Amino acid sequence: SRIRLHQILDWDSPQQNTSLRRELAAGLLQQQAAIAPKFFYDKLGSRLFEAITELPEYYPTRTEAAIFDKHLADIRKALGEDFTLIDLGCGSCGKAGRLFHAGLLPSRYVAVDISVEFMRDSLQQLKRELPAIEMTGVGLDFTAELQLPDDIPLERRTFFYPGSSIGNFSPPDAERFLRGLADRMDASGGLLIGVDLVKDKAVLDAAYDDPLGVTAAFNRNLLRHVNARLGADFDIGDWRHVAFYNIANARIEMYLEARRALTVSWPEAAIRHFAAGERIHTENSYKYSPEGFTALLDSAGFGDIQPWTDPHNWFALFFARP
Ligand code: AVJ
Repeated sequence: SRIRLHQILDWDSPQQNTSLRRELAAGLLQQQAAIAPKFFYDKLGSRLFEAITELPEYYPTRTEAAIFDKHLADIRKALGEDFTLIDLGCGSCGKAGRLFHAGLLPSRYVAVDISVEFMRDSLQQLKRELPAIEMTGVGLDFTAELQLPDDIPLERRTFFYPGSSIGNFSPPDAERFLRGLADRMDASGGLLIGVDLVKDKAVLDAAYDDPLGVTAAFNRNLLRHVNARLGADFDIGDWRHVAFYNIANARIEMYLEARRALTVSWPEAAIRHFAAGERIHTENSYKYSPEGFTALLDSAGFGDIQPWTDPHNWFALFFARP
């Protein structure tokens, strides 16, 4: 038994290549240079993120897993039977795999990720472990548009968005994105979503600036990816990882900071000068209160909202219906 694959995102398609390169170039040329976090995830970036999830300082993944373990019976009740699990940003498929091995089984699993090769390899491995589940992989930049293949039934879709990836969107963009999910399911559908909660700044700062430097490597790897895709000439050694919790805006901000004045160039005669200390914004990771995220789900068109959290109130898992 084999997996089905739909490669919607394709860097080898001239049209998509042009638009992705334009997006990268436009971000680099802004006064506040910026690269969207989706560009973290080349193959090495996906592996580095997996390494982050093993760090003692990075609490979200294991806290979320503990919530799943503790509330598995309730989650099972909420999901019901015979549903299609659509995993947005599946990465290694580890979170879905843990649910399946715990006996929470969908009739069909749809793994969606921008990191196409990494997703394909992970999904093939999962299929070997659980051949009874029908599995489809979709290589897609779902932040641009959630374009699901036609052969995925509309009935009993459960969108699975764990890990607090929703935090990469600003709250208004998160609301729009969630409304888009509600629009892509019928009344029998649902959303199972993990959200990181506001907490002490010291805990948050350590989670995004670990002493081993894995998060720094993850951040700086972005420049390797941009060099490969755009043909830019970033010298990785010139860039320092910066990450901190911005209390006023309830978000982690991540940047790459130039260690010296320098110039970066890429084909099409584009050039960008950076002053010493100038930064490229690479990620926001918003944190919510349980009430704040419930209100966001509500305004995005979801109801019957069920939250679960851990004893420290560090992370929350929500199930909601459209
Ligand atoms: C994958 C977006 C959930 O924001 O915690 C981890 C990415 N960045 N360390 C997060 C990330 C730096 C992660 N998400």
